[in-house]
Amino acid sequence: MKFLRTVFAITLMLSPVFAVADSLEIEDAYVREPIPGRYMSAAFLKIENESEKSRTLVSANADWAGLIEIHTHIHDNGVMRMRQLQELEIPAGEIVKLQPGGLHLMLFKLKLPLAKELALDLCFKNGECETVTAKLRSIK
Ligand SMILES: [Cu+2]
Repeated sequence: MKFLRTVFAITLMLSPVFAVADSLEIEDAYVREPIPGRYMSAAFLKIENESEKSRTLVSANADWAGLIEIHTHIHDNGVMRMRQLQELEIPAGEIVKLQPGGLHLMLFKLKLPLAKELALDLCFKNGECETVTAKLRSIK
């Protein structure tokens, strides 16, 4: 009985930590298959923040890409340009979509050929990182 009570107490102590880690849902992560001969591409995904606290994506890393940057598209005198963001806020209760024509993870120095499923680490300002599996998807 004493053992059970101890376990319960530890669970209670740990649960807020798990709640924070579980509050982000990352869905539909995919990497666009690079054009043959090119070593850069983009990754897309949806991040849903189910918590009451804003979260901020600060970096992404993968062993199959030499460099990953957070990018957005801006309209500049009728021309679409990409711009690097140092961080990307995921407001509480909202879904941020990284999708073609908008926000994306820019992938540089790809180590080709890429596997069909790619582990991608997303790191947040609070020091937490989450690993998601991104599927390699052809452009067609
Ligand atoms: Cu870009």
